[in-house]
Amino acid sequence: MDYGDSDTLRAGPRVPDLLLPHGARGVKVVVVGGFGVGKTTMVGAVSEIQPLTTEERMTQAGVGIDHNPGVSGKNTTTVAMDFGRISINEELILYLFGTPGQERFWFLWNGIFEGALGAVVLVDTRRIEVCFEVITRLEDRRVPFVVAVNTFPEAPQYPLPELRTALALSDSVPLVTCDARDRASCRDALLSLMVYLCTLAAQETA
Ligand SMILES: Nc1nc2c(ncn2[C@@H]2O[C@H](COP(=O)(O)OP(=O)(O)OP(=O)(O)O)[C@@H](O)[C@H]2O)c(=O)[nH]1
Ligand SMILES: [Mg+2]
Repeated sequence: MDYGDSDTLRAGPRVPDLLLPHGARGVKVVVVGGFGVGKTTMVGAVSEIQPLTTEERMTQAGVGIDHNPGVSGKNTTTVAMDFGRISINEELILYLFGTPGQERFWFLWNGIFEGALGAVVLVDTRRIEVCFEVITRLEDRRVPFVVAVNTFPEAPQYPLPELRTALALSDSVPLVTCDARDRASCRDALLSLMVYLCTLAAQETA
């Protein structure tokens, strides 16, 4: 699909992008995680439509209010949400919602998670601790999730079993690695969530 170069198109998806093709099923999935772990990057990389972003410049006004240790060189932040779409096949379309990472915007999660079938928790191994609260909140909401470690080149790499222990994840929760800038890699992370959701559904009906 050609989106041209106009500002209107760059501003986000068009109405036809939101409609489900005949016979297809739409599933809402949330990409969540701490500040600067790559949520907006992931939604943008994997989306087949022009993604909606709500990035704002971070300024001196946030100093002393926002607590974002360990992230340097980042000039913008999500202030509401990201939105994109990916067709897994002709029958299954994922509507992707990225949450804002800064804690002062977390109150928006209530709306963003409404009707969501599952979530991908993105993790940066340089700041694992930021996702503890995220995972606790998902467990409280009973939202099924997979954890995807975003492999920033500068970040230390740990064996996945070690990370599973550090994150106190049960064996049943899928833990994968991904590169948030790479479409195929993000698609694989989303597919692992879909497979997990199918497994949970099968267990419920057994
Ligand atoms: N090297 C590398 N850089 C990445 C990767 N993912 C994201 N980035 C960069 O890391 C920065 C943060 O990415 P964002 O996608 O804005 O992170 P976010 O989680 O949406 O941030 P907030 O919405 O502010 O919480 C950006 O400068 C990205 O270009 C990655 O996998 N590798
Ligand atoms: Mg973002």
